[in-house]
Amino acid sequence: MLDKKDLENLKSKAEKAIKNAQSVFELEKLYRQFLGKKGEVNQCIKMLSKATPEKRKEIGKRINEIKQFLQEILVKKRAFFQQEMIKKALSEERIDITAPGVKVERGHLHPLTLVEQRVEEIFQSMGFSVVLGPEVETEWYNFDALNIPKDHPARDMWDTFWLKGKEPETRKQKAKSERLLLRTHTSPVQIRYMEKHNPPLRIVVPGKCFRHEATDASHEFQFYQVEGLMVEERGKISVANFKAVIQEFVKKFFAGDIKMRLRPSYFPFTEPSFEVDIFWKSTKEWAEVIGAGMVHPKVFKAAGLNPKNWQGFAFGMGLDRLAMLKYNIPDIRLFHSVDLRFLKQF
Ligand code: YSA
Repeated sequence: MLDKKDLENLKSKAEKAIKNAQSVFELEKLYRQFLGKKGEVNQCIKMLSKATPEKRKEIGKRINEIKQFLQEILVKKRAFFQQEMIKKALSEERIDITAPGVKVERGHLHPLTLVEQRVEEIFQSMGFSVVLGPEVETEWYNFDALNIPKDHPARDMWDTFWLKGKEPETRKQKAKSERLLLRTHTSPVQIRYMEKHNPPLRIVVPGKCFRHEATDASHEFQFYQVEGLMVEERGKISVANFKAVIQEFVKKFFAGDIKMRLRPSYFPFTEPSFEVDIFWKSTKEWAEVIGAGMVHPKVFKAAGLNPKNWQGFAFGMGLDRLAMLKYNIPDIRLFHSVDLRFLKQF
């Protein structure tokens, strides 16, 4: 039968064990041993049922006192361990606020992206909207609709990456050739846009172009163009408007006095056609930067517009070449060289 002496023995055994505990883990083990559901204190409570009512009252009171006492010293010991852990962490993991910081490398935009953003900004200030088109194009949009039919010698101007795909089968597919290619210029977006939007209109189209050609300091097989298209009612727009827009662009883009010239040229989708050259001060040479002209009536027709009602100019500028002139970059291949010494300058 449980008596007072057993209780006092249990108290001093548990007290000693708790005081001597060396870690939080040991403490948790002792909690379960003495105060847990199946712990020794609870076992004593269960044994009370067999005692007489007087003894039950007397011993029951003492058990509760011992339980409370053990809980209190356990909580104190746990707090002690926590304090010790904090002290240890503070002494071992001290932060030296005088140590020099580690420099965080900041990313920045690629020079071609910077130039693209600036070009868009300038044209937007002149009322042009920015429009995008697909890089994988059909033969129809890249060539036929721009008045460059199959076997036309002008196709040689654009060495093309043709894509493997289904050859056109039906007469309709053959008539509107759906052979796929990587677009050689941004001009197909002129047609795509005019098919869906009624003039008057002003758009610029930045984007990647691809040509199957050998690379050199001013030619890449993958480069960027910005297409421009402005269409107004017939008689309300002329080459003079084109010249004024381009002059304004060049003035803002190069932020200064830059020599520019218009040279007669040939594109099947413009009549008359010209090229715009800019004088490169460092080499004392003219650099060809823009191809342009007045939109050919056949282009309007291909896009479903009546050339008797509409007139306009279009141009395609080489973004990489503009960037080369602006930042005095001698070789176009540097843009994709992934050379950090080059990229960090921008
Ligand atoms: C002409 C008349 C229009 O109504 C509209 C657009 C055009 C431009 C035409 N689509 C075109 O692509 N003309 S172009 O072959 O002379 O290229 C235009 C510009 O793209 C060039 O002046 C040059 O700056 C750039 N370019 C062409 N091939 C390149 C290149 N840049 C880098 N690498 C190449 N391989």
